[in-house]
Formats: sequence, C-alpha cells, structure tokens
Amino acid sequence: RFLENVITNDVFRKGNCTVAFIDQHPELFKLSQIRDRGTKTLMYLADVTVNGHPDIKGRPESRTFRTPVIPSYEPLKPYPAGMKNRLEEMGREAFVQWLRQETPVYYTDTTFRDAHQSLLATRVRTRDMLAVAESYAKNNPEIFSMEVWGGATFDVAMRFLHECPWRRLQLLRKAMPNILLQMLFRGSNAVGYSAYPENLIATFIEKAAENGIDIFRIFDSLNWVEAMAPSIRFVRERTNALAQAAISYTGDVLRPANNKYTLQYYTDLARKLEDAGAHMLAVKDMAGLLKPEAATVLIGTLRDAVKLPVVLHTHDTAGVQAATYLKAIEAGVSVVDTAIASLSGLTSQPNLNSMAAVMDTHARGSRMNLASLNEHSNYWEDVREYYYPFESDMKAGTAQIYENEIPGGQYSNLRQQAESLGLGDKLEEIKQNYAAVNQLFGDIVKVTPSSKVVGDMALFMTSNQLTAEDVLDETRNLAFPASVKGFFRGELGVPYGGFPPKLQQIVLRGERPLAGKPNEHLAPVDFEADFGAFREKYPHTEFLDYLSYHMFPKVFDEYYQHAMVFGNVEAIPTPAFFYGLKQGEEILITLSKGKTIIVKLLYILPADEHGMRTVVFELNGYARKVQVRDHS
Ligand code: BTN
Ligand code: 3PY
Ligand code: ZN
Repeated sequence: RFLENVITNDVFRKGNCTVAFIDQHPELFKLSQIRDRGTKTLMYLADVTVNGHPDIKGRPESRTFRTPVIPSYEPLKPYPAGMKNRLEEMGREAFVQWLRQETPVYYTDTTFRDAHQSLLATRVRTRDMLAVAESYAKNNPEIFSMEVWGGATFDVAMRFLHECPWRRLQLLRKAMPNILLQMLFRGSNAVGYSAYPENLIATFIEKAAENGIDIFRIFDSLNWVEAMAPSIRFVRERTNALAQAAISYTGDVLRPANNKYTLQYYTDLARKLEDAGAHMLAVKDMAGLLKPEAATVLIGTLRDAVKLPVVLHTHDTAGVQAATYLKAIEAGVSVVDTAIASLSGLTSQPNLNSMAAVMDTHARGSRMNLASLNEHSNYWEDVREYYYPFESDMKAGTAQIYENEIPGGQYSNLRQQAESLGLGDKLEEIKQNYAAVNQLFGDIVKVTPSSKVVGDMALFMTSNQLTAEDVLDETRNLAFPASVKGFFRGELGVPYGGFPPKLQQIVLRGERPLAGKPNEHLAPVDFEADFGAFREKYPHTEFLDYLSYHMFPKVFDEYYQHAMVFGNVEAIPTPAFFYGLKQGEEILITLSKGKTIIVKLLYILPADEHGMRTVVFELNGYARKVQVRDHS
C-alpha cells in the first residue's frame, strides 16, 4: 500500500523519484488515513469501471437493468411462528417424529444455495438475498426450511464475490429468525473438495450451528457411511441442530439388468445412516435421475425401512421431475426441495410456486402464500438479469442426462469449463466421455468431489483424443490428472464395490493406495498454537476467518488482500459490482449502519505514460479522484 501511495502521488508521478521525495512526503506512510472506507470503495469502482470485472470475460455490452421490486412486508410486525419455533418447542426427537406422521407435504426452498449454484455458477451475492429475506420469512412461515449455505457457496463467496461466508450466514439468520436454515455439508470434505482432519470438521459444524444452521444435510461423494458418521455424530453431540443424512442417488433403481445400485443397496444404506444417528434421511438426486415410478418404489421402501422422515432433493435437468415429486408425495415423502419459480427448472430444482399451486387441491396439499411466492419470483426474475454472464445457455430439458448422469451444478458449468480449455466445440464428446469414464471407474456415485474427478478425466480424454481402450493400455504411460491419481489413491475413500483393479494399477504405477478413511492420516489442527500464528499473519481477523482459511488457504489469502485494498465490497450494489459505473451514474452505498455514501462517476481521464488513469467521482457532493492502472 505504501508503494501504491508512492506511485499514485502527483509529485512522484511528475518525475521526482529521488530518495528525498520519501522524506519530504511523510503522508505516504499514513495508510489508514489515506484509505478510509469510502476511498477503498472508490478504488474498487474505479478499477471495475476501467478494467471490467475479472470474472466476466470479454466485457459484455452495457445493459440497463430493471429495478427489482422488494416484496412488501411490515418491518415492525413480529415474525410469525415458523418451523424453527416448532423445532425449539418440541425438541429434535419429537419434531422429526411429528414431521414423519404429518399429512401435508412440506417444501425446502433452495433459492439461496442450490438454485443459483446450479443456474448462475453460485454467483448470487449476499445483499441480493438479504434484501428479501425478512419479507420472505414474514410472509412464508409455512416453508419447511431454506437452504442457504454450504456446497459451493462457501468457496465462491470468498473466491469470486470477495465476501465473508460467515457474515452471510449471520445476516440471514438475523433476518429469518423463524425459519429453519439448512446447509449442504460434504461430510469429511466439509465445504471443500478434499478431506479435512476430524477435529476441524467437528469445530466447523459447531461454529456453523452457533452462527445459524439448523439442519445439516450430510453426504459423502461415494455414499461411504463411515465418512459421514463422524459429521452426524458431531451434529448430535455438539449442536441442537438436525443431522439430515443424504444418500446420493445414482443410476436407476428400476433398471432390469446390470444394476449396481439396487433397492437393497439403498435400503442397507438408509438403515446404516439411521443407526449412525441421523434425524432425517434425504435422497439426494443430484443429477435428476430419479424417475416417477422409481420414486414410488424407492421412497415407499425407504419409508418402511427406517423410522425417519424421508426428504427428496432433485434437479430438473430432464424437465420431468415434478412428476417424480408427485409420485414421491404419494409414496409418503415428508419434504421436497424446490426453488422459487424464476430460479427453478433446468439444472435447478423444480418450481416451488407451481408445485404449491398444483398441490392446493391434493390430499397432501397445504396452504402456501402463493401471492407472496409470486412476488418473490418477480424480484428474482429481475435480479437474475444482473448475473446474465453466468447463465449457461441451456434452453430446455434433456433426456441425455439419464446416459451421462452429470449433476445439475456440474452440467451447467461444463460448457464454460470446456471453452476455457479450448474444447468449446466438443461438448457432446465430453458428455459421452463422462459416461465412459464412469464405466471405466466401475460405475461410481458422482457428486462433489467424485463428480469433479470424473469431469477432469472426461476433459483429459477429450483434449488428448483418448478412448477407453487407450486409457486401459498400460504401455501408454499417460500423465493422468492429479485429481484422478488422488481418487485411485483413495483420497475420497473407496467406492462401493471397490476400485477397478487394472485401472487403479495403471494410474498408481505401483504406488500403494491409502488404507482407511481419507482423513485418518491427517494430523489434527492445533487450534491454540495455530490460531495465534494465523492472527499474526492476518491481524484483522477472528476465529471464523481462521476456519475459512483452513478450508481454502490460498483463496482466503487472496480474499484478505482484496479486503485490505478495496475494503468490504459486500455493500456495493450488484450492477456496479460487476459492471462499474457509467458516466454520470449515481449510486447509494450503505457502508455500515448510519454511514451511507452517495457516489457519482464524473469522468475518466485517458491513461498517462505510466498506464495510470485518473477516475473522478463525486462522493457525498465532493469531488474525489483515484488512480487506477489500465490493464488494457
Ligand atoms: C479494512 O477494511 O481496512 C480492513 C480489512 C479487513 C479484512 C478482513 S478479511 C477477513 C475479515 N473479514 C472481514 O470482513 N474483514 C476482515
Ligand atoms: C455440492 O456439493 O456443492 C453439491 O451441490 C452436490 O450436489
Ligand atoms: Zn443439488
């Protein structure tokens, strides 16, 4: 920052770069004075206006956005009692027993997590959710829960949005005190892509519950119960939250021949998860493969096999999953996952508004506030436009999903990933290879992170024009992707039925795979000693930041450095955050309670001989200029 002060200093830039210059200008060292919050925000706006947002390639044409209408609510009216109040009154055991025998079906709303993870590359910012959270909680207390955290949101919040994931949770908690808040938890991988030491998992769960999580949906990317059991236990023993154990659905339970994932497989798994202490059982159909008739059989059988309430999660990639929900509802499912209308469908969840409307006259229907849900959908329809660069160009459902079994979130990301590797015209081949890799790997469960391994291998085969036969030819000495090596080493655990021995041998080239659970060999975190060292390196932090750091050290470091230069960018309205300001445009930014700034872009000067541009703003009526490097 000192250097930045030097290079942006007018005297210095006019050519005085002697050592005496530094002596004569002590203000260069006054970092905090020079960089108050307002200036940092101006720095951010200047940079994104001049250089575009790094996450949006090829500078999209400038668009004008509609102003989203925040659905009305009464700020002074108390929150009506919701499911969270019921859970607190009844206690966990009575609550889940009550849920299991309820006649009406309930809905989990995934809008704040899976819906935008699956449609908009997880890019929805906290402020756009927070703006409607209170209205939603006051007008829709009938909702079973809202999925608001976990999955990819933790990583993306820091990496791309420069936001604190914990603050997101805290703010939503405060705005929705009557609603059960739910997160997706990847078992021993927590919210990351590889295993973490067990004491870190325990502490993460404890802190997530303390900061607002009521329901932990816990899964393992290979359906390995042993890897899920500790997380279930930590939720039971260290929190008052619900442990919802999820079985990831793969293949087709009604497939007549060569079926690896049979009804018996799922039933055994469900019983083991119940024995491990789960409060609820989820069927997590991440690729949207569960067909209506299969739902009748699977949900009915699981409900008989365990005493827990059974919930169902799916993605509407094929376009027919509302039919699956109807069959599941008739087979006794307690809760189904849906998304607000304008963020539903395709690779996201089925449509909450339409489900609620259709169910109105059904024996298991319940009274939902459709008028409010529709207002919220209108809000999201407009907000969604802000995020248009992150849309996949999928326009209709696809029946190919039954062949390639690609999870919803991965499917919508695949085109961008392919394009970034120069394989934009090979999408069909990539999808076919994805299915071929699944067979090569022994027909595995594909969900984060195992789905990423299969995806990496499919991209590897496509870019190197390899067939399955080539892969199995040991004389070729292929340089397999790191994730594939890690998978065969056992870093994600062991798939049901084991690894295919020949391919494992080829990939590992004689190296011995790990024995036991993937995190068994990891040293526990020494919280006492380690936190001190962390605070020395990152002074403006607290314990929750330290947990973020442990999940993603490099991402955290970049997030921290970004915050040091640009301050907290969470308050910047989304159009300005992604597209900067147009000349003459004025916006309002509430930096903290009672501190609102009005920023107007006046003009931008051409780059000087050092490539620096002066951007002139008006901040609360006073002209302010900042210098940014023009990277073009
Ligand atoms: C500043 O604005 O000058 C202080 C920046 C401090 C940023 C760190 S990043 C981790 C932690 N979370 C925050 O939101 N702020 C601090
Ligand atoms: C995640 O782990 O992020 C998922 O959504 C898996 O389906
Ligand atoms: Zn999902």
